Amino acid sequence: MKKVIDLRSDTVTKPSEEMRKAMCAAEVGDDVYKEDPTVNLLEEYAAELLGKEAALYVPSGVMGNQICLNVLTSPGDEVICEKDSHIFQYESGSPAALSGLQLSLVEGDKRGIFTADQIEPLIRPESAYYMARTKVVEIENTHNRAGGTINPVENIKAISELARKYNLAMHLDGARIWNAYVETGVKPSEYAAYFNTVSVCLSKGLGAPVGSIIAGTKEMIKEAFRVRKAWGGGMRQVGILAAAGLYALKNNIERLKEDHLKAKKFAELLAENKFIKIDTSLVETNIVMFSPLRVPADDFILKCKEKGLLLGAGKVGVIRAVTHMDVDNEDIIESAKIIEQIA
Ligand code: TLP
Repeated sequence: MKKVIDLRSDTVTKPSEEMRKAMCAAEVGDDVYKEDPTVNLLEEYAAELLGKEAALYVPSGVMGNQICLNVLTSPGDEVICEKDSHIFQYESGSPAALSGLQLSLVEGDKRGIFTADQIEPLIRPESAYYMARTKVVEIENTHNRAGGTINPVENIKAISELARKYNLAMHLDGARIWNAYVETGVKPSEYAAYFNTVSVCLSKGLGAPVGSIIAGTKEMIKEAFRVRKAWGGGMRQVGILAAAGLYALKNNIERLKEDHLKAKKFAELLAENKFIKIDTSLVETNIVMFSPLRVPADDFILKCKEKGLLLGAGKVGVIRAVTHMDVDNEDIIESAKIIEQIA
C-alpha cells in the first residue's frame, strides 16, 4: 500500500511504543473522586511547569479554553481576542453558546499579533452600564491560523500591564506554547506568568493521544473542576491517558525543534516553485501556510490527497501543512515533490 503523508495537523500523531508502555503501566483510580494517582501526578507536574498554583486535566483544547473563559466571566461579558484566534474561528461559537459571551475582535498584523495600543480603545468604560463588560484579553501563542507564529514575550507583558490597569483578566490559548518555548527559550512558566488562566495541549506536537491542561490559581481550578463536570468532562480511570500526557511533557518538548526544522525545510522547497505563494519568514515553528497560484486551494488539497499527501485548509485560498513527529525529512522532500507536480 502506498504510504500516506499526513500534514493536516500535529494532532494526527500516534502514541510511540514508549508512550504506550507508560500508558499500560499507569496506576489508575476514579478521577471524579480525584483518586487517580496518575492524573494527580500529571496535574501537579503541569502546574509546576506552568508556574501556577494548580492545574486540571481536560479532554480537549476547546474544553480547556472554554472552561477558562467561563471561570473568568459572567454571561454578557466581553472577551477581546484576535480575529483569527482559535476561540473565534474554530470553537463552534461556544463562548456564546456555553458562557453567554461576546467576542470583541482585534485585527493583528500578518503574524496575528496585536498590541496594547490597539486594544486600549476597545476596553469599554465601567461607567457605560449599557455596554457589555470587557473582562478578558485572550492571546493565542503560537497563533495557529497566522501560521504558528510566536507572540514576543515583551508584547504579552505590555498587554498584561494594560489588562491590569483596567482590571481585566488574561487568558492564554497555549495549545502550542511548547513550540514557542523551544524556539525562543522563554519558558512556558515565563509566558504563563502574564496570564490568569492558561490552556495547553498534550495532543498536538507533544504526541499524546488525548488531553489538555488548564492552570491558574487554586480557587480558579476548583471552579474549573465544577464546570468540567457540568459540561460532561469528568472522567473516571483516565490515568491511562494522563500517563501519555505525563510522558509527553517529560520527553517530547525539546524534540519539537526538529519539527520546526522540517517546516523550514519544507517552506524553502515550496518557495522554489513560482506557482506557489509563500512567505518563508512567517515559518517560525511547525506550521507552513501557502497558496497555490494556478489551482484553487480546495482542488489542490484534493489532488494532493489522490497522490497520498494530506493537507489542511487555512484562511480562504490558503493551505496549511503542519510538521510533527510522525513525518521525517524524506516525507518532507516527497511532499514538496507532490506539490510541485500539482502546482
Ligand atoms: N486546532 C486544530 C484545529 O481545530 C484547527 C488543529 O488542527 O490545529 N487552540 C489552538 C490554538 C488549536 O490549534 C487547537 C486545535 C485548539 C485550541 C483545540 O484543541 P482540541 O482540538 O484538542 O480541542
